[in-house]
Amino acid sequence: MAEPVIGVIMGSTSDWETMKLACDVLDELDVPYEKQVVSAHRTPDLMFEYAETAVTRGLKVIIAGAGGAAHLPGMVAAKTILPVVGVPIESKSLKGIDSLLSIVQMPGGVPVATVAIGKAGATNAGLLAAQIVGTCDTKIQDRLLARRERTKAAVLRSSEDLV
Ligand code: RP5
Repeated sequence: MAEPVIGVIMGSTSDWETMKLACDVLDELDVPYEKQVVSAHRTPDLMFEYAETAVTRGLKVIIAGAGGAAHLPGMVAAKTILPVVGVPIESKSLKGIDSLLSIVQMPGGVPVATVAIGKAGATNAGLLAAQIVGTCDTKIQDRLLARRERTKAAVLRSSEDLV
């Protein structure tokens, strides 16, 4: 197995249903990744250790999903110079607006690339991370292009369902 270049972390196992979509994309594109539950509030020391060791462990991008008071992506971004993609999990009470605002409103100087709330966001997080790694790997770029072609073909075929 190739060493992981993308770290997929999430605040809780309850986020997995969403974050799995990011991992599905990485599986499809054959981009090696690791996945782990790391909570900003319940395991803060682990969060710092994860972020501080990410570069030396060979990661190139971190995808971090969290819901509610979603501090994980921003705090990880504060402790690493790797690009961090934040996925706002769709919370039950506020439909993920809380997660989105928590993740997207970073102070100038510490960026988090925030994607859409929920499953579409998780899918795009996987694609964005692959695109970042793909800037230095033409094989990944080729697979991304092939995926775009498959998406286009599926949309063109879908017109046949309009009966
Ligand atoms: C956040 O709290 C997690 O990212 C999750 O979205 C939310 C709720 O966690 P659980 O109570 O379901 O474990 O830290």
